[in-house]
Amino acid sequence: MIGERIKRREDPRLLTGKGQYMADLVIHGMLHAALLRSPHAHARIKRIDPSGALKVPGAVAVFTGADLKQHLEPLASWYNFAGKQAPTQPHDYPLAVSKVRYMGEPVAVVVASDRYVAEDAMEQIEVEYEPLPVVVDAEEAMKENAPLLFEEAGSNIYWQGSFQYGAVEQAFAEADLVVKDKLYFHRFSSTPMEGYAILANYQSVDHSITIWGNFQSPAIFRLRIAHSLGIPMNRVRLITPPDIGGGFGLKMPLHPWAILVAFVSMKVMRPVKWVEDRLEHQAASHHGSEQTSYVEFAAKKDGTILGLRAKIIHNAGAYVHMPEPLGMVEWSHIPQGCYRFRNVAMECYSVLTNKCPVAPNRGYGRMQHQFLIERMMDRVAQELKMDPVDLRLKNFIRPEEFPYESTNGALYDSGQYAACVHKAQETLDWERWKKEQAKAREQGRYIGLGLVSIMDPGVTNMAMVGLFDKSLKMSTTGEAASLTIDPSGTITVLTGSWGQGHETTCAQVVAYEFGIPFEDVYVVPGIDTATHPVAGSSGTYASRFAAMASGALQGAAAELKEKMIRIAAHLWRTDAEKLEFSEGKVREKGGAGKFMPLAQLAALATYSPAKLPPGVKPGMESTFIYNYPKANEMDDSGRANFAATYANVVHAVALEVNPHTGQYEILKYVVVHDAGTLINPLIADGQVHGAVAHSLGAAMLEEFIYNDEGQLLNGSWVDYLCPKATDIPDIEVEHIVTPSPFTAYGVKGMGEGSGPVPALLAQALEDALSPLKQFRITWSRHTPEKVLSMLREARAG
Ligand code: MCN
Repeated sequence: MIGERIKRREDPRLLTGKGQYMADLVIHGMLHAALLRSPHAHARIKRIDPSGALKVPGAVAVFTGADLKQHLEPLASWYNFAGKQAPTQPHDYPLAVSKVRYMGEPVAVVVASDRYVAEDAMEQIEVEYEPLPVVVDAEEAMKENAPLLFEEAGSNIYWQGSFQYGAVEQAFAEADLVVKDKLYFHRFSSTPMEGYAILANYQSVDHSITIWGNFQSPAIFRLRIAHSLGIPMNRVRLITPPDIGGGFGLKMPLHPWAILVAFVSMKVMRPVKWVEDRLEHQAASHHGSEQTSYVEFAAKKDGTILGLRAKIIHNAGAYVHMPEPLGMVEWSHIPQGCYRFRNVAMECYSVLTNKCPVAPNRGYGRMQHQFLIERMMDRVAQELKMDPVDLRLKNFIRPEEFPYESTNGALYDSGQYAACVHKAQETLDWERWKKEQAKAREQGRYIGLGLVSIMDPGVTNMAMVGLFDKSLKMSTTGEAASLTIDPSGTITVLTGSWGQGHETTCAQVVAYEFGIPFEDVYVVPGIDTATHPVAGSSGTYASRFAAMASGALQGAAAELKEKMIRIAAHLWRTDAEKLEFSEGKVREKGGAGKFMPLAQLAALATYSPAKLPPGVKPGMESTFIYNYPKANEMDDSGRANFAATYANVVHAVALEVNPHTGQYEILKYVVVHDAGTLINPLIADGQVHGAVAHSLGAAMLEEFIYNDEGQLLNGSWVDYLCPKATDIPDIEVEHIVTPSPFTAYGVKGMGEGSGPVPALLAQALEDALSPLKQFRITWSRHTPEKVLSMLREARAG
């Protein structure tokens, strides 16, 4: 079962229109909400008059920021939750209070009999704004005279921190070569089929609330939602429906709108639903992180990299929603990428600006760091006139060095980086393309080759929060699962299931453990905090689910198998050591003799507890919380194993630039992925395809463009370009399997291997245009306009 290319169980319902999304949920007496949003990026709210809205037939109530401030606690952050104030902690509510700080920020919520009425009523609300100076650029926002988003804080720098590992000064002093660059990683987002959506139903009789939402991590934020609403945590029930319409990280954070809709339901004492529309999603949900970096790499003449020094400035947008500002310390998973150097200094700034807040977005924070490292590797290769692939091979951590403790304590579990590179070159047919390139150049055509190698770390060790506050001592990576064997012998699995194939892969693991048919295992779709077991960090994000859930499933299965063996030993008056569990039954070791199938044992434990041995509890159910065995707390020097698994991914490309238009065509695209043991290689291939499409979209097309007044200029799909199927080339995927020595079955996480595409295309474009000029591409989105301007610059030169 483990390693089988089984088709996803989820697909038939999705492909036949039977998926159950948030918009499909209806409950009796439900009202609908619409949000009035600010047209200004920064303005004082001088007056709000909602009276007109309430005159619209069907409108039920209107609430503003002032109402929220009166009744709710501000949104939790890592800081105020630990009972402290952050350096510049904004008091943040789901609706703007007295000021708006980004275009699209909600200022009022209307509830009405249906969404159309709610939208009509919304238009009758009068708001008087006094526009304020705007700052959209993070470096401008750091300056002393910059407009302040939170005047009381006295600065727009939400958080800053410096980290040093190894002997950085010495490395730079001993270097033959120091290369420096300013790099810019642009702002884009993901495009789930369904945006964020919430349905809240408050019950005054017992002061409890049920909130349905397409949450990626209900377990983490339940505590924070309860805190804001002032409802005890055990009376806050969060339910994620079977199909969330894609999450890609964006549905992971503490979304203020869940608290807002819950608050409204409490006030109107009716169920209330709000579904984010596409324009709201684009402008004002959350965006991926935008980063400017000043980087230096130190190297020896022979290409040995000695160290990295970087100042990174993270444009956080107008508010910091948990898990932010984690995005800017995500480099801690992979401080030096795939390479062996041990001297790393990072100076980090999380800066507030009048843009949409940022949040996790597939490759959260790591994509930016991968871009930084891979671009600088290319820069060193250029300076030393070395082949960029050879430079990488020279600096890789070697297979015999694993497990490899990085300079900051990140414990890389296993890998064969050079083997992945060779496989990628072989699959791309590198040598043939080199010849093609030479021939093309003679004809005035520009073919470029690129190859980059990155880490795709899986699982966040929450120890990371220690990087922005040492007193926050966490070490959870946990995932939970519960298994019930019923008297008919089928097994029910309760764990999270969010649409990355979890219903299929969890069933594979359980079928494997018990040696029963895959069809006999049912994984309940979705997650409900009232019925499902959860751990401190449960959820689907940071490519964590497979590695952690398989540990929880294996643990729960082991407990049940041991219980069945004890019961059989008791009934047969024999030693448990003489028995084993195999192929769905307890039997005498060696396979001969007596056996008892799991259905019979489950029936016995359910209906005949008097037959059980002393100390064995009735029923055949087990819940197991698995925490990664190597997840430690951060020490005082800022070291910890900040992730759990460290997959390796190599992307290689051949492309051709059209010298007249600046457009480029991808001629061949190859990915070699090493995620350890694969539970389902078919799903793993799909994850790679998805990750590449996501990242190619970002590297070629997608970017949120703001003007100086903080107006988002491309908030619709007419001008914010998402790739279509026809924009994505064929992607050839190969796997190398280097199991993790530390996880169940050797599985590593793998859902985010998209990181390298911006760096990959930059390298290939530089290579293509190298006969004209040796370019240094320092930006992450490569549009035809930019390529054309490079061509013009080269010709003018
Ligand atoms: N898998 C496997 N063998 C492995 C590793 C993974 O068969 N060695 C399978 C898993 O069982 C799972 C899938 O591949 O079905 C992804 O596994 P994993 O790496 O554990 O990642 P998660 O399940 O935690 O998914 C999160 C990851 C992330 S972080 C983003 S962002 C992303 C992604 O998955 N969002 C997605 N892929 C997505 N795919 C879909 N369809 N929708 C999203 O929102």
